Amino acid sequence: MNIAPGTPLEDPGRSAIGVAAGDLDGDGEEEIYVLNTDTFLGHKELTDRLFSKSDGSWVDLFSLPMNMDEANMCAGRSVCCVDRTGSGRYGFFVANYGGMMKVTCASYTLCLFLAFLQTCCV
Ligand SMILES: [Ca+2]
Repeated sequence: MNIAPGTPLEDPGRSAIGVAAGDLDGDGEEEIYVLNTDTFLGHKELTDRLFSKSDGSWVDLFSLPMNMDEANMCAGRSVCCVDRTGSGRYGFFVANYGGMMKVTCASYTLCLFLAFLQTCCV
């Protein structure tokens, strides 16, 4: 079911299996993480999306050159927004299948967790 027809969040070329929202950068506006899938496990071809509202328009932060290396390229199963340290700073945690779990932080720096099923994605 497409619930975003005609909006900037519509993404007809990708298949979403999860979504989470949270204020990643503390500006009072929630960012939206869309977990996309194109394979059952391991490396995938299309990235997830991380939408942020900027000047009234949605921007996919993972499509920006400075963040492209941070995009999740592994088959995910779920995503949530979490304050890992209790400091009020949130990140998005992605549970992957066939690769490491990942956290996208406010600095958009990818943090790798020790918990993983297999290593096929970096
Ligand atoms: Ca924000």
